[in-house]
Amino acid sequence: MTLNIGVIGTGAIGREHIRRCSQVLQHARVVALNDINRNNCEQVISELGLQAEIYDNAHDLIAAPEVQAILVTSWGPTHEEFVLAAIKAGKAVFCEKPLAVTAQGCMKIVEAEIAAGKKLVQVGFMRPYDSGYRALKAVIDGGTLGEPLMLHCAHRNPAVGDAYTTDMAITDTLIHELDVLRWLLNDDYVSAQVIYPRKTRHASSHLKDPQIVLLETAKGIRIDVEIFVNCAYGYDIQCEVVGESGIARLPEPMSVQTRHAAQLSTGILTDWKKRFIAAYDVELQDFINNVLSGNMTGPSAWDGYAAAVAADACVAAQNNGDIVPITMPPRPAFYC
Ligand code: NAI
Ligand code: ISE
Repeated sequence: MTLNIGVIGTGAIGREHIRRCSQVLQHARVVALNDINRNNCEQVISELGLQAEIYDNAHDLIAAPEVQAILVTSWGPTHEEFVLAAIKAGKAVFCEKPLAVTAQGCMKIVEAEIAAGKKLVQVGFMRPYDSGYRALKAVIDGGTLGEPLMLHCAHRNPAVGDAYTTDMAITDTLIHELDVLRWLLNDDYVSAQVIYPRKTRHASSHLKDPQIVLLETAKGIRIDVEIFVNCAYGYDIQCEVVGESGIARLPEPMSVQTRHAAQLSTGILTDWKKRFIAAYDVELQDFINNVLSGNMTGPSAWDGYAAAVAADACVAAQNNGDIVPITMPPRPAFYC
């Protein structure tokens, strides 16, 4: 059985996902594309030798009879509209993060999915599919470290463009930690605070970089996440869990160690696409398999909502310097 996919948004990650659906993964083919910039679709078709129809309107793509499932990889503020339209059409939809740019927008999607009576949405949170995070979770759940007490995390990009703003450190970057740490600890956040260390000279004039986000969970675990998007040296994701009787660290990506010219060295990746390439493959194969079997098990609309609630609080904390409470409503039975 093959799943016919329509993709809305053929920019950086859209192209990556189209390539993997067409060349790497099983049981799927991309049959339809849409982008506000039609050239982008044409380029992908010629680069990948794809047999796909270009739709000038995203809603026509969603309605097209040959399209069985949708990938939303357009710009964040467009996600809510396209995911709601896919749910209305009764079609499964994989939506890149963020599910919507506000918690309120995510809640509309949650309500629409519950009203549809069927899980249709998977959010593109790929870290729970990363083998390193999975191994770290297995250690925590195995109990040898005792209860987790503290986490020290970092999310560093080598550089970002001028369009990157201070709040994007939360909504575009930290959002991955907000999702994966909640999954790792099986816990929810109760408060957030943001601290600004000395600013790097590599950041644009309007951007506060780096930032430290302090989170507290319902179980009382304290988390610090350093967001440093102009760190200059590489794309570096760190996570250390301090437990009652030991410490566990997220494994480094595989890299050959060399001894040369009196130096011991290993490479550091610079591109987020390569750091999580296997996790993106697994998350999308999971989506395809789950749509075909009718049982959606990946990061849900509720997970998208939970991350957005925490992100809203972090953005408020960026602006007022206070410790901002995070209140999550109880998880609906539909998502248990
Ligand atoms: P991009 O700017 O490279 O591509 C976005 C594409 O969407 C562009 O081709 C643009 O023309 C198109 N677009 C914008 N508005 C549209 C509309 N109304 N209808 C149809 N097409 C429209 O951005 P990128 O980096 O590919 O990011 C896209 C989304 O994926 C963002 O939400 C981003 O946060 C997310 N993302 C997720 C990653 C992950 O690790 N899970 C990594 C990178 C991006
Ligand atoms: C990008 O949007 C992503 O989602 C990547 O996974 C992330 O690590 C990077 O910092 C973001 O810019």
